[in-house]
Amino acid sequence: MLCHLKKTPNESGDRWLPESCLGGAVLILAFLLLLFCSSFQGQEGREPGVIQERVRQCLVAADQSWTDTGWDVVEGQEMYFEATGVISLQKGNPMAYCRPDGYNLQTVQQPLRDKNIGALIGRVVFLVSVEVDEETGEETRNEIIEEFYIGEEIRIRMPLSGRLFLGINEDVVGDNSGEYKVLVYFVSD
Ligand SMILES: [Ca+2]
Repeated sequence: MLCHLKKTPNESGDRWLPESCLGGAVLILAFLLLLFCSSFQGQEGREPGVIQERVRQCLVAADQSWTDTGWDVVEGQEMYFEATGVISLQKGNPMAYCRPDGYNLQTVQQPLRDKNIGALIGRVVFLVSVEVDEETGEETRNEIIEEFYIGEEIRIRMPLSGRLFLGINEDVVGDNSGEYKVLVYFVSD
């Protein structure tokens, strides 16, 4: 423990007394308590209602259109998303890097055209039916899909019941690299 040793001239010889040790200990304890409280507030205070026990971490690869979270959500359920990371929208291009809020550009080659290219987005897929062609055996999935913007952080109600996917707001993902790390929380009502 850090103590402030003070030399006392009235004492005989060279005695060094830890006069402020107790005060230092109290200060350090107070600091640790403050640190603990602020980190607790950082989890509970910033986003009230977020259920810490129901959190899932997903890695969203930039070179895949959609990543299955393995999570089925219910329409109207409020969710909280928090994303970090840097991806490249074109390997080898030193200008093509972006964070989860995307690159400051909108193109026609992206699912959400009014949002930045490369931004983190989500979709919920509700499977209505699967039809199998009797001759070819080929499956056709009839699905209802709702897509929504996430970016670096958002609190949003699910637009549909179904499987939750996360992805990159870009159509041409084959030349991308990197990944976003996303924390997904349920929010209590
Ligand atoms: Ca690309």
